[in-house]
Amino acid sequence: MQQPRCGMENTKGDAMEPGGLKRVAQLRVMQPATSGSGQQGCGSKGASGKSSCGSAAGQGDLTPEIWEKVKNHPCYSEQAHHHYARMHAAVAPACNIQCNFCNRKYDCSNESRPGVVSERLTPEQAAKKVLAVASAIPQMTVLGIAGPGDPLANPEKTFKTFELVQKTAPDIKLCLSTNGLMLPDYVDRIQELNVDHVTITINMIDPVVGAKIYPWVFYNHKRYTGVEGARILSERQLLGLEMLTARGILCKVNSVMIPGINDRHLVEVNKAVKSRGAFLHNIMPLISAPEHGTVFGLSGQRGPTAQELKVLQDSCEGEMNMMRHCRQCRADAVGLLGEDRSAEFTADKIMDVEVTYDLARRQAYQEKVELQREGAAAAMKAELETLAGKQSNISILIAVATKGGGRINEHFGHAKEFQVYEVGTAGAKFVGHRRVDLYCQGGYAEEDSLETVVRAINDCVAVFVARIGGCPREGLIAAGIEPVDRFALEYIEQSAIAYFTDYLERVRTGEIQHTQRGDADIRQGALTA
Ligand code: CLF
Ligand code: SF4
Repeated sequence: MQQPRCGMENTKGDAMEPGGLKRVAQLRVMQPATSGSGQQGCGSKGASGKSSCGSAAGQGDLTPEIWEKVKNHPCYSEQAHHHYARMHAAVAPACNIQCNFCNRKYDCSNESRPGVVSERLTPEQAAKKVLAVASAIPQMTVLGIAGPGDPLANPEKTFKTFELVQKTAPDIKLCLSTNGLMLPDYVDRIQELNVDHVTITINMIDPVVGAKIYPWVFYNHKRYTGVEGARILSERQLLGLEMLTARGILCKVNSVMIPGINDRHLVEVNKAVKSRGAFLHNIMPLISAPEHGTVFGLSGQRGPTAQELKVLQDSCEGEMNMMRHCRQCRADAVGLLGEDRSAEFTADKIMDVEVTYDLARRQAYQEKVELQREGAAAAMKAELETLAGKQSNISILIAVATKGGGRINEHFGHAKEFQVYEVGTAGAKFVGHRRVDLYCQGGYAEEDSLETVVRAINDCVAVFVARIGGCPREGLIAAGIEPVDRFALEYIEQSAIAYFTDYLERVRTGEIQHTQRGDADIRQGALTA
């Protein structure tokens, strides 16, 4: 139900561009965009894929060699994901296995979310698109191939794309995400092409569990079903992981958490991949709804709640770096992880555009980004000192509306997602994100959306925003969530610590009582943006 828009209030004016930096470099169109014809991408009805990754480890925690690889990779570094963007090239339509959470109408569920499909490109079109995106988004540092099927079920297209990009844009990191079935056969090729980041989706190491997830795998010209198929897949995945890490290639493992099927088992998966040298483990929620048309969606298999996911991630964290900022992005995603700019770079818009690849300008822009990161880190460190010597078992979750740059710079009504931080006396850490329906649509408040937002951040004590109107403010307060706009445009972590210090003081003086919040929903419906 639409309601008149509520009045917006804040104390610091409007939000700025992500990171305070302006978007640069518009593409120069040499011919009308409608003339693309033969160079346009295929219809977007491809299969699919998905997965995720990201470490909170910083420069001081890693060897210089690994830091160099992760520092500006938005998936491998949680810090980097506030500042740097990735793009996917959807050049790989075919797949060689079947997952029960996949509907081939959509992108591979190992590297994207159900409900969206990608525009397929030839390697030449993909290479052109990379140049176009890199020129328009200078903080785009990574090209990933993640579908829409499995990249290694389409090896020629995948490697041809990497070859072309390596020649024309050598500063861009190459990244690959695969189900792992064919990985051992291509490890040498991956190394030759300097693909430094590989993601393998590993949902089980026990074929009995695997048989509940994979009805079949197609290997060596033969279809294997049940436990036999799952065994082949698992052996090939783990062998591929060992071979890659032995060559010093950074590996991330994605796992889809499927309650009642592999949720407990993923602790064993975590140990197995750690012992084989995986750098990062990304446990993602199953997103499952009947409208996706998947086996799990149709059978009513549910995904985990936010707290179920967090408990599992926390229990694995002692074993290795956990990624918690994955957005399960589509196979043609473009932009920061929380945004999707793919519509700006469709084949019909870019194939006839002349692009000048200006490496110096990209580097200058990225130097500014680094200065921002240093500013945020210094601000957080200084704020953390105010907590020195404070002892408390209390920790709280805070939801944050942000457009990027590590700042609180999004209006409540414009947020498509909220980032969630856990704050205690040890500091603030990113623990996840929650997708929501827009509260403000076309200038009107969508009152029904407020309920979904409350359910999505129900485990948080506060929500930080750049601005918020009177109606949602009241609704949030009624739900026990404090809307906070006094930190508008400030750095997130610094503000979270400042809020927490004040929170502890209010608890100490009896002004408020600290209670554990409840659980929260992870959005299950089809996502279209
Ligand atoms: Fe793409 Fe994947 Fe490379 Fe990232 S995504 S191929 S590692 S560049 Fe990242 Fe997207 Fe999650 Fe993947 S947020 S789905 S983890
Ligand atoms: Fe679908 Fe699984 Fe193949 Fe990805 S790997 S395209 S999820 S069947």
